[in-house]
Amino acid sequence: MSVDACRIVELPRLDDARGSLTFIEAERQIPFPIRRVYYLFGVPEGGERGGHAHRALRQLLIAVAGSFEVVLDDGVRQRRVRLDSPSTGLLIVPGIWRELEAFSAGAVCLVLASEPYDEADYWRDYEEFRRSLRSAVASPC
Ligand code: T46
Repeated sequence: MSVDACRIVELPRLDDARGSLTFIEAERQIPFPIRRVYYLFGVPEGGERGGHAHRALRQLLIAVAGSFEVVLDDGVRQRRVRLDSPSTGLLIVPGIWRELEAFSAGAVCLVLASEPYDEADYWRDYEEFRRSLRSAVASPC
């Protein structure tokens, strides 16, 4: 998959004098059933997370508080996306290495995931990730 297949999803947002409300419905705003929800919080200011890719998992990342940056890498090209709005998500497709960087103080990263947690779905070694992509290109199906 290319980094171009990852995209920003603008979520519905209802603002009034009481504040704002955003909602997400599986298979409407996001193209997969939600099988897991987790969130990253308490990350030190300027801190980093991630450093891996997934074989099959699709995810939507949302900065529900504060901000952070996501570096997407398909083994050839990189793309940097800043998330800083609770009504904006970043859809990450399988086969994309991601690094989360530059967390602001108090940032919370909410993640909606298409599958339950499975360590076997991870590439956690960047060179192994690139080798796997190269062998997939060399012998497609
Ligand atoms: C991703 C970014 C945005 C679980 O037991 N269950 C879970 O659902 C998750 C996500 C993690 N874990 C365990 C696995 C590790 O022992 O929690 C520990 C920390 O996980 P990790 O180092 O993978 O955390 P991050 O913040 O680097 O990455 C996570 C997700 O793993 C990853 O899919 O895209 O958040």
